[in-house]
Amino acid sequence: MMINKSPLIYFVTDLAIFSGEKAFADSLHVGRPNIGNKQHYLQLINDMLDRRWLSNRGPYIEQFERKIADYLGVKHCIAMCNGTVALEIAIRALDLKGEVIVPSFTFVATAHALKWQEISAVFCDIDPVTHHIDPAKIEKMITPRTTGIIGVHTWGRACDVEAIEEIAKTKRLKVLYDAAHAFACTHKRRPVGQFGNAEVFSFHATKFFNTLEGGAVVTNDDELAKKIRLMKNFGFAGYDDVVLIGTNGKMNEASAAMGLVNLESMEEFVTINRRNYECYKSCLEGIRGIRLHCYDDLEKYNYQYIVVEVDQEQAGLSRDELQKVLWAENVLVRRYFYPGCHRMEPYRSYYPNADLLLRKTEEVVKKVLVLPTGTSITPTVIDTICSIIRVSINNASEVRDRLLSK
Ligand code: T4K
Repeated sequence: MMINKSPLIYFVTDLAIFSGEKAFADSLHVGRPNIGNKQHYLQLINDMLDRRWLSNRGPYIEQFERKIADYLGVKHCIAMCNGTVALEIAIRALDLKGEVIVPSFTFVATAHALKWQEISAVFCDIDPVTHHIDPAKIEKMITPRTTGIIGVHTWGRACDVEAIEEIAKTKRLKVLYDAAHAFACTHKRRPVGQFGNAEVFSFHATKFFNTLEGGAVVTNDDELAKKIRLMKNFGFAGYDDVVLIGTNGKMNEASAAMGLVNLESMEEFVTINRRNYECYKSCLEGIRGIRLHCYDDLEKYNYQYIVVEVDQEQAGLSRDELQKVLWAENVLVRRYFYPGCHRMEPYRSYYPNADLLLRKTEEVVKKVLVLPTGTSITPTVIDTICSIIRVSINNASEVRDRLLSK
């Protein structure tokens, strides 16, 4: 990575939208993969090739599942090919049908995993501070067709599991958590993975901990785990015996090997992410209109999401304008989860007026920007990114004029 300008000499005319020159020679992405010991990985792949065992019930997969279950303190971990299929299978195994309550402020996979099986995703508004499904609004969404609630542990912080599970108990609903963001995080000192009827992780390349592509369902429910195991393997109970409808949700050996290697470096990933977070915290301090989503010291987090909210009135620039400036500088920040699932197909056609019930979601999707972090990002880079934000906001009217003239 080459940084060809010092933050000390930044003036508004140094920004790429004025000078045409970018601050970073290479693009800085949200979600560059964290990669553990490459030599160890190559050795495992070599052994796998020698063994000629690449998938079904391979030794790496079995080892990986055991290690994840032990790490999370749960009875069962069923590794999968990705988080989306893991969600689909968990939903099916839980026998969810009719309507399921879910936040719209999530990656579209959460809603699609329901709709894929003709279950209606009923979108519930979020708490504008935590960005989590708002339990106070869940009850109003419950109808006789409701069978479950999916909470999403957005940005790696657990949603309000106590309130959700209380509602679920009273109304006899199942609870599934989309924990795609929250591997290696805790809630009230308990690892995320231990809550609800089951929880689902994503181990996609862009996640803090990855298996190239991958995911898992974790649960303490023996019967459910058994069903999920069958479902992820076409329903096979033996070589020739299919006992239920299933799909192919299996993780392969190369992914499991990546998981085993990355597990060894996980604490290092957390340390780097935490350092980056602290660095953003201090560099963004005092920039008007920028609010960093803070992590507390009460829980363990993976610090994978550096989330800021841009207050247009105070900053003088909208979130989208700031994104344009950063993209011009090769900093590929993302507007997760814009525009909200309810404004994506097929949901926007089903619920054209959903925005009326999703006031807070509508506000939040216009403000959020996710900044780059992970092991590929250094404090010097963070300092420069924050300088670009600061200079842009301090010179908001010139920046806006320039953007309009482009
Ligand atoms: N639930 C939630 C709450 C989720 O956030 C997700 C996934 C899921 C469920 C489903 O889990 P999976 O089925 O994916 O396991 C990305 C990821 O593809 C997706 O996994 C993730 N959430 C979502 C939040 O982000 P995009 O469309 O932003 O990906 P993309 O390709 O634009 O990558 C983001 C940045 O990362 C790029 O700027 C480049 C960089 N990158 C990406 C890859 C794949 C790399 O540097 N190297 C890479 O190998 O969706």
